[in-house]
Amino acid sequence: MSQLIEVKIPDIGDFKDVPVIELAVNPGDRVAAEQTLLTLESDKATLDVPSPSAGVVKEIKVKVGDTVSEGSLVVLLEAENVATASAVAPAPVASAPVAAAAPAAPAASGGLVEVKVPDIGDFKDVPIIEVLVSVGDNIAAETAVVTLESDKATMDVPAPTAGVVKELRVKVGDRVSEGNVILIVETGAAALAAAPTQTVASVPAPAPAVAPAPVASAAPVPQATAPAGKAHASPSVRKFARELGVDIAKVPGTGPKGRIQQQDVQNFIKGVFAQIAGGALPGAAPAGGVTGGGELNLLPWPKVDFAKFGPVETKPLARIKKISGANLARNWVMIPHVTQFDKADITDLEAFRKAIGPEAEKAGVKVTMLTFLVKACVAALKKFPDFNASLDGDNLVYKQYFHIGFAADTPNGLVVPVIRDCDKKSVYDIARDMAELAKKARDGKLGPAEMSGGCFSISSLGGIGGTAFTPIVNAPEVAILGVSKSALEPVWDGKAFVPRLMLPLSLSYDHRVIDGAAAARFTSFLTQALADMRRVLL
Ligand code: CAO
Repeated sequence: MSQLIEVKIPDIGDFKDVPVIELAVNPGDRVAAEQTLLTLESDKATLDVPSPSAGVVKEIKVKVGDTVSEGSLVVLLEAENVATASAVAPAPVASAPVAAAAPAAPAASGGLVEVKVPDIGDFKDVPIIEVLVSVGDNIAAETAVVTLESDKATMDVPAPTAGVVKELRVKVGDRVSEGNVILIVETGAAALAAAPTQTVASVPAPAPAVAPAPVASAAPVPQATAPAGKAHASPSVRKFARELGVDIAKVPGTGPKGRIQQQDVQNFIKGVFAQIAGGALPGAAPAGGVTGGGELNLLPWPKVDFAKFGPVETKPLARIKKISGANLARNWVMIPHVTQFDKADITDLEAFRKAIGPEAEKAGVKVTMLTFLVKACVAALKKFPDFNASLDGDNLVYKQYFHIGFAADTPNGLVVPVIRDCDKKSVYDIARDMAELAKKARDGKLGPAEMSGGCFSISSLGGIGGTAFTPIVNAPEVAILGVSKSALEPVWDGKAFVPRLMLPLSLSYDHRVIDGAAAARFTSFLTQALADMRRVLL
């Protein structure tokens, strides 16, 4: 059921006649519940006005520069799935300096919840580089409250629950470890009543100690160079930039008082793409795009009102998908990929795997083909060190350790846990590590340390099906091995066709670092190693 509702400025405390500094939507846009519609800025506070419901923007009643107060009509929204007839006044989401902004509703029957640093793996004494909420802020569950940055990863700590921030126990520059209290949130009826309305399916509420999602999906993002000071941007723009892996400190702001707007972040990205196409970025792919460099001249993303063609349901993308999507898109655009296909005869290896099954079971592990693949890849990486390297400007960094990542399918999306020191581990050790990490991944309990430091990744779809695919290189690694389902095939042995169990391999590689001949040698070596694992001992 859709219904036209009036979106009005909510209670914004003592503020009156506050200028609209940014419109984040246009008429005709489809918006999700809580998506920012417009931003207000007084001399003391910045406020995003979110949409109270999913729907389509019918009319915008204000323009940049207009001033508004509580109750001003700003947008007409054709809302979907509205339960009541009354228009819902939106509450401001987290706002930048809010010293004098809307006072939090007192929590009549609310409880105080300590928000602590969750399990962050091996990291200790990690500096806080950003505090994203202020006392009095009304926050939704999963709102990022602080950003931590170690030398390996940048991570947001999300609030485990909706409520009002009562007390901040940390500041930028403080160092924290697992269990340290960051802030106190007041939850409960009154606090929740003031929280933003949710009318679409929301992300499942996390358990109290939510592992922070690293900004990188699979490996730490080589970023977070932002100085400790806050960039002048609204929370939604900061979030937008973070999701795209953009260091907001580098984005020039064109809004009033140099404020960074969503359009500025988009323009920044377009500029980076244009430089890549022109070959101007160090380590970037050379020019050669369809336009001959300069600009990619991409068409705008098609905007379709899907509801015109039949019933639809809109759900927010899972957090992991948003983060990994931004990383995959960057890797796909920036890395010239080539995929080399090959097949390994694993008849004998599979017989061996089955033979050791009972013994492995006694040892409490299950050895799958993937375990042997990890061992075979380590041998191949030792023989071809270019595959165990990363680009750093004009240099190649050769790693002398062998940490192998494996793509794991989880209900919330793809993650890549890393098994450390695979060269020093037995097949059973690797099988044990893999089972533990895969379980943690599925339970959403992987820490950033368990997803960082990989040298090479394996993406196995062999347990599911398929004959070949083209995996995306997991930067800053330079190659990834895709594995498909093994099948019995007739193979000519010189005298007759014999049935052999063949395993399809798809090696995608960064062609800036690896030549086609090297890739063919790598997969040939792998197929020989898998055909006779004694080769990995050589
Ligand atoms: N060919 C045929 N059968 C295979 C196989 C292959 N290449 N690989 C695994 N299998 C079999 C296993 O032997 C097992 O069968 P049994 O139970 O009869 O022994 C079954 O398939 C299931 O294996 P598994 O998935 O439990 O174990 P795994 O070690 O192969 O994989 C893991 C572990 C975590 C990688 C996997 O569960 C997973 O998440 N795969 C998806 C990865 C993914 O999404 N990649 C895509 C990334 S690109 O978008």
